[in-house]
Amino acid sequence: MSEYIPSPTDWVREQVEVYEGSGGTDGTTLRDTGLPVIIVTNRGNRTGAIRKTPLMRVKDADNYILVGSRGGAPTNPVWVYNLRADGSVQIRDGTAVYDMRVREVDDAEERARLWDVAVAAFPPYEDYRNRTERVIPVFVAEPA
Ligand code: F42
Repeated sequence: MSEYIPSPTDWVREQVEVYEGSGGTDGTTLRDTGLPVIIVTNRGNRTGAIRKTPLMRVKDADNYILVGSRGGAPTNPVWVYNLRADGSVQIRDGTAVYDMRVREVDDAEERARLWDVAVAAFPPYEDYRNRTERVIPVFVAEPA
């Protein structure tokens, strides 16, 4: 079992602690928005360590859509590179935990459809897209 390295960002690390520590009954929304969050567990592509990243819960049938928005910051979140290197993840959605396989969405049509699904779940994604020059990475997590 590899070492778990918590996020260096206080509020993110704290959300993971409360969410996982409660078994998925507490800390499951983004601050006071009431909008649901999932926890993605994967490996770091350099350290091989276990990483845990809260993301907004965007569902498309049985799949989860992962959006690398990072609030519209100019650079991609690091987890994007981890998932490109190794697409094997666990997703915690409340009290349920699933083994899933992640792939990045390149096809323009698929991306456009999934982007709309993501914005319907979390409208600020559209502001984040307008705020940044980069193309925000979108991944699909499918049951492994
Ligand atoms: N971020 C999003 O991009 N989209 C969301 O929908 C989203 C929702 C959300 C909801 C709740 C919440 O608490 C946070 C939310 N976030 C969302 C923020 C998200 O959880 C991440 O904090 C954010 O996307 C930044 O991700 P990051 O991977 O860049 O995190 C940084 C702060 C980080 O952990 N950096 C580590 C560090 O030590 O600096 C690096 C970790 C790492 O993976 N290292 C790799 C390794 O091998 O271990 C090496 C990677 C490399 O290539 O160097």
